[in-house]
Amino acid sequence: MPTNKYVKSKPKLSITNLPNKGIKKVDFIDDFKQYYVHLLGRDENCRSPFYASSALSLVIRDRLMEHWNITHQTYSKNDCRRGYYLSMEFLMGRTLSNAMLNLGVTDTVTKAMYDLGIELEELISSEQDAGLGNGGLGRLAACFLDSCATLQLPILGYGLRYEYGMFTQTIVNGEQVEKPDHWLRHGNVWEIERLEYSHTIKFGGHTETTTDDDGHSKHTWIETSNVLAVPFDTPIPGYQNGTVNTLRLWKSVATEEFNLDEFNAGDYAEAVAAKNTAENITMVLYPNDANENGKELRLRQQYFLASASLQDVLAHWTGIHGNNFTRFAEKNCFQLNDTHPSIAIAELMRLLVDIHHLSWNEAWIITKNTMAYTNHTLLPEALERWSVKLMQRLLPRLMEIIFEINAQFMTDVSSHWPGDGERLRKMSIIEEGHEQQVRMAHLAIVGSFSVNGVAQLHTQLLQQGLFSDFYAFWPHKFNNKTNGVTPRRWLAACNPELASLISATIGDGWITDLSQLKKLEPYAEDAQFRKQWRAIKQAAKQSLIDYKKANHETELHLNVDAIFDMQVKRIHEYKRQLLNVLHVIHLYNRIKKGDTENWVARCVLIGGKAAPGYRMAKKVIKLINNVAQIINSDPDVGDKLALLFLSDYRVSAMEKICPGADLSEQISTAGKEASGTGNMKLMMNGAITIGTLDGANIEIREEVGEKNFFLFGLTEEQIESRRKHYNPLAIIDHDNDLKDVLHLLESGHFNQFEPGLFDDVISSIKNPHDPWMTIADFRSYIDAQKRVEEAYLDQERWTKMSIINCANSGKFSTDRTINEYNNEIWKLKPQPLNPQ
Ligand code: 26W
Repeated sequence: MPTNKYVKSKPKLSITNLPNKGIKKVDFIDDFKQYYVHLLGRDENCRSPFYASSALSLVIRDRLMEHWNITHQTYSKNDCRRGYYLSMEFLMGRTLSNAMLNLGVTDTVTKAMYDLGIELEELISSEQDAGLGNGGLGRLAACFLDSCATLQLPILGYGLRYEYGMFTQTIVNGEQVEKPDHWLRHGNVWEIERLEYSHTIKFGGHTETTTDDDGHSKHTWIETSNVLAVPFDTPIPGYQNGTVNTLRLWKSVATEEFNLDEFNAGDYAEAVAAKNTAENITMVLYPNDANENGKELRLRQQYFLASASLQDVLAHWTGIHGNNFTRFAEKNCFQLNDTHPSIAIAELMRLLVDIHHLSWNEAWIITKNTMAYTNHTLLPEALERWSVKLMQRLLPRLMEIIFEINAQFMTDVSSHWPGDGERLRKMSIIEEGHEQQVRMAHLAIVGSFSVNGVAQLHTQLLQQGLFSDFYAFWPHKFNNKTNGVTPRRWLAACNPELASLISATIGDGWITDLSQLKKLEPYAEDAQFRKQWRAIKQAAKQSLIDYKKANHETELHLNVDAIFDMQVKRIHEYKRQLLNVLHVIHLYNRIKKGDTENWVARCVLIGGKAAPGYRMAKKVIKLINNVAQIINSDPDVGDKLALLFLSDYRVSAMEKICPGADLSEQISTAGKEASGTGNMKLMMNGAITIGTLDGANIEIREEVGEKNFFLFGLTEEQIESRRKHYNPLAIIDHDNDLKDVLHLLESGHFNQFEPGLFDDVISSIKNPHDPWMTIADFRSYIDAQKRVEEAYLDQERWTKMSIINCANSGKFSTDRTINEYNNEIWKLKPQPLNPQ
């Protein structure tokens, strides 16, 4: 048959071998026009920067696409071991400027836009933040992705594509008001939908056990309500190395069959309602950074992420290896970002045993050799527990598997500690009591080969406190991985002026090897260099002021010579924003008393969101705003002191704040902040820390030396031993400054028309059972703030300290953190791209 022959011999056209997209200025201009005019249908009369920003993003995305494909092919060709970062949160922020930096085209694009009469900065700042996270944990996941791509590690991020991200915060009458963040309303040019890789996720129903001819029992999970998980991929470029990794976010969609059943039964309304239940799963990010008290939807989200991601990895595996899982653990590794995705441990067992017919033991060996768990908090209220009843209803097969895992675990524990019933009770994955609960942290530890904390002190406290029984049982599983931040976003991109000075002085090797910043240290002694450094900091402070003014956030006259004193993070009692406010009130009292000799002007900026249901945190926001109003309008104060609440703190806000910070407030009760990462961003930009010996502050102080860190407060050990006989009233009685501060607060000076408003806040710190022991650290904090002022009075000395802080921030790059994860846990080989 001649036609067949002809078809066979027809050369296959490659549709992926495209001509390279140019990176010359003209190429950007041509492509930009193409998208702006032809795709988006706009012209020069269009007023909104949104479309120009979208067009430019598409131009940049094109340049990532080719490399994305090559990266993918390289991983496949090399059949390399791969890692998966499972996280309920990825706080990515904006993408455009980061993508341009990592592609190395920022300067060229700036010029191209200039030629078109467009200001690049306007396009960059018109991009919405992808706010798919609460705070530290979510942003850490985003920094990790940047470092993995920069280190050319084959890592895929798996998360949820929430329709609504972290709420936007507005302040009305001093109070937080939440507005939904419908960030996808105008589309998202960075994501690619990949319907062809969808998976079905089961909920509800019941299980059946049957025995096959060989006497093996077989478990089936039937009569379930199914939901479709559809992946959306975002490219994650490494820093100027060609690698483009993937962040894959799942969206929940109603399945066809799900609707059909209902339609056939003639119940249209039920069908539509069921569709909603399915599509609700990825509707909204829970805006709580502590606990979510057994909300069913939250458990649905967790299982949806775990099941979709594991099915995805297994589908890829069986596509190549069929049903042979012997080398699966050798080739795959999952990092669980806190316990949130830890149901993955039971789900992997289910998929291997029920679907792929491995024996329980084979599956268990694979599971505990592929899962690794990171803990991010010691706060008891943040430890996840799910009621057994809820799990039995929503995920019946998973609950059976968890019981089975626990039964075997309990056997192991009792043979290690025979007759120790108390130990069994404490370690069990199932907490007994009025209602049985699944302790997700225990499941995570039992099912993983690695358990890590996120700073030295935190890991030590996990080992000696919260998880001490597990540490005694499996000491080899435990390890520390001190957090970091990506220096690309948090220095190179957000502070280009400082970055240029650094590069001009020591070269630009620091961008991918942050330890090189150490070479800056000798320049702290160079008066000329200090002058340049100071000028850059001063300009950054001025642009922060200008930015706030332009956004109508303040009408206040802010003094650019004042100390810019920043505390930006979630509002939480353990982070002690209240201690900061007590200090501000103390300064106000000093001004009112005329105690202003050698006064150092100060501008205190506090920003952060409170969980919508966290009453006390919301009161703290109100207090900050009320105190600000009184102080800022008092003519006696003038520009000696200002207090400002920064509303809607988020990733892009931090990018503006970092360069202009002088002082970084890291003042949590010792032992409560697992690590902190804002502390690292501020340090990297030359802010000096005033802080307690908590989280990574301890390691920051180790790096910069005690002279370059304002230390105060009780240590974790002192906190715990004082707790028993803590007597805040006696402390107040012996401290006149503190007495004055509390007196002013209690007099209603800051709530003249709202009597009693702050009573609960005040009594919380006067309570001998105050878990955060704010009053205990007051004196030492005030004294440390005094040392801050003395240091600031001597601008040469302050600048030296600032340079030394930046120079010693090398340890806090996520490149270092990720290298440690990789060398000690993941063991992935870097994958340089094959020359094409
Ligand atoms: C809704 C349940 C929930 C519970 C806990 C959501 C989020 C959490 C996280 C533990 C909150 C969090 O972001 N923790 C922070 O993680 C950072 C990265 O490791 C650390 O630097 C912070 O100290 C820690 O508070």
